[in-house]
Amino acid sequence: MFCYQCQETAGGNGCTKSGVCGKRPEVSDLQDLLIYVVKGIAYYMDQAHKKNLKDNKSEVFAMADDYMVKSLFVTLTNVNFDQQAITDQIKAGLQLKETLRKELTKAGLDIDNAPDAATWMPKDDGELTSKAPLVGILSTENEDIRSLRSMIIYGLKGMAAYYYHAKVLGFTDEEITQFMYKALAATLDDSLTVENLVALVMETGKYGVATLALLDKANTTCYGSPELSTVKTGAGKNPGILVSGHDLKDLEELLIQTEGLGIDIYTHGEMLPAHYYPAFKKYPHLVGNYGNAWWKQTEEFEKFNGPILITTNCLVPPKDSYKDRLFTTNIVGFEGIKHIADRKSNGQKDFSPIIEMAKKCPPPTELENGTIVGGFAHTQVLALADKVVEAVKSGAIKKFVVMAGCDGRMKSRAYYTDFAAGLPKDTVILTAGCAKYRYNKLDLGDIGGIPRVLDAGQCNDSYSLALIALKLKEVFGLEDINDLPIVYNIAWYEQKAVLVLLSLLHLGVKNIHLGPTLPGFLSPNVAKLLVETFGIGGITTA
Ligand code: FSO
Ligand code: SF4
Repeated sequence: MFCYQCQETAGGNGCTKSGVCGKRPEVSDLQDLLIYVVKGIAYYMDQAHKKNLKDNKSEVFAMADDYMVKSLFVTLTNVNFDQQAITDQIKAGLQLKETLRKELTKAGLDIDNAPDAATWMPKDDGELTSKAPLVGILSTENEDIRSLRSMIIYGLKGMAAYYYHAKVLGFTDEEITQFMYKALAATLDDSLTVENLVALVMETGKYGVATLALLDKANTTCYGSPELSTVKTGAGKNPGILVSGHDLKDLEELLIQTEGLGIDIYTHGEMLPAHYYPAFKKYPHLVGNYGNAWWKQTEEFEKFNGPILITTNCLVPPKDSYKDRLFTTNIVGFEGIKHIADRKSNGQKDFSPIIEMAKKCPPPTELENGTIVGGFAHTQVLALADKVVEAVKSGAIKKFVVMAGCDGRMKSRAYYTDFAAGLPKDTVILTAGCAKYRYNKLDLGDIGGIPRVLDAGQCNDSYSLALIALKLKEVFGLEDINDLPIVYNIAWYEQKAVLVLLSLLHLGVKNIHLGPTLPGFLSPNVAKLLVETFGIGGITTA
């Protein structure tokens, strides 16, 4: 295996024996093969678009969209560790690829020059598994091309995750999926130069902004605009169900199915921002948030005592002490863990196995008893715009520090707590994503009623931070987004953060600090390019 897609990659270079995340080598190789199959499908979809060969009545094209988005998301860090699930997904893709090939050759596509990823078809399972180790990252020899291809693929994985959430809520955009096909197919094209691939990296950022905007529209249309909220962190006396990950629709359906049953629902990790939406405030049994960022789950799930639903990343290989209480859904998977099936068209998911288990479980053991304040997505911040602008003009706020991104296990991430705590009192932190757990329980006070930590929500809500910056630029009549009193100190972990970074670069943001370490997938030349063109830097001491 070779994987270097996340910040915790072994030695900062690549996991080669097994994943630091717990991913086994067989699963890693199969994930590479799955990406290879997706690239083959993307080749056909890109050609069909360019040569206008799509028959809109044919269902296979809609199936391809669905397949591509799910497959990319499946391979994101901490999503799916289940060998059988990945194998099944590969086999489904091979069938889809074959249908596409037949349909498009009938429509006139000449596949003589098609890449191996498009035409490869194993005769049996043996041929399938023997292919897996041959198609990974290292199959690209030139390290700069490999680095740029990786950056594009990881950006697309992040894009797929965000797109998936929008799609679940009924929001899609053909321009985005078409770009994804184009970019995936481009990673198969050996004629593309470093310059061509750099341009594609930047275009990935452009579509990153579009995807984040689509998801923002989906979330706010379905659940209202996040508003200033105080969330409890204690535990009650009823049995509970803990919901982790990013999928708001799963939480909504579970809340509906548990109304009046005497079961309390708690959010975990990235589900915390659900409390900020008006639509979720109407459920009195959504009682609070339990625990911290994803990597503490092995300790905290043990103490929760009731069932736990993992709707998306980040799943950590579970301990025996709670694995019977763990349920996955959507694209998440782990061998031996119960899985809640997808909803049938227009229906809800059936959460009854979780609900029945909850009824028999003792209430959660309390970990703490405080509150977290959040809900500062763009609408809420812009509602306070006059106050914010006044505070900047009067000098009460000297600087905003964007500290969005991910949390992780590395000890060096204590830097972010020290950094937040040590910032001068006339600074305000703008955040989103699970990075906030490093400082969202510190008492950092407020500036004239404006809290010093403004949490926009999940990493999925990073778009809010961009909108706030663009709005401030307009209000202050500035030409350049970099003239704002905003600095960026971003913590990254997985591939959604790669897309957020590319989106910020597309918006013209310069001098971003990225930590706790720079990505292992940057070759020295590509790293140099990022430093010279965008002023990207690492972190030092708080
Ligand atoms: Fe965190 Fe995990 Fe939201 Fe990521 S829970 S690390 S960027 O998957 O998704 O912020
Ligand atoms: Fe290693 Fe990260 Fe890949 Fe897991 S996702 S195998 S930790 S690089």
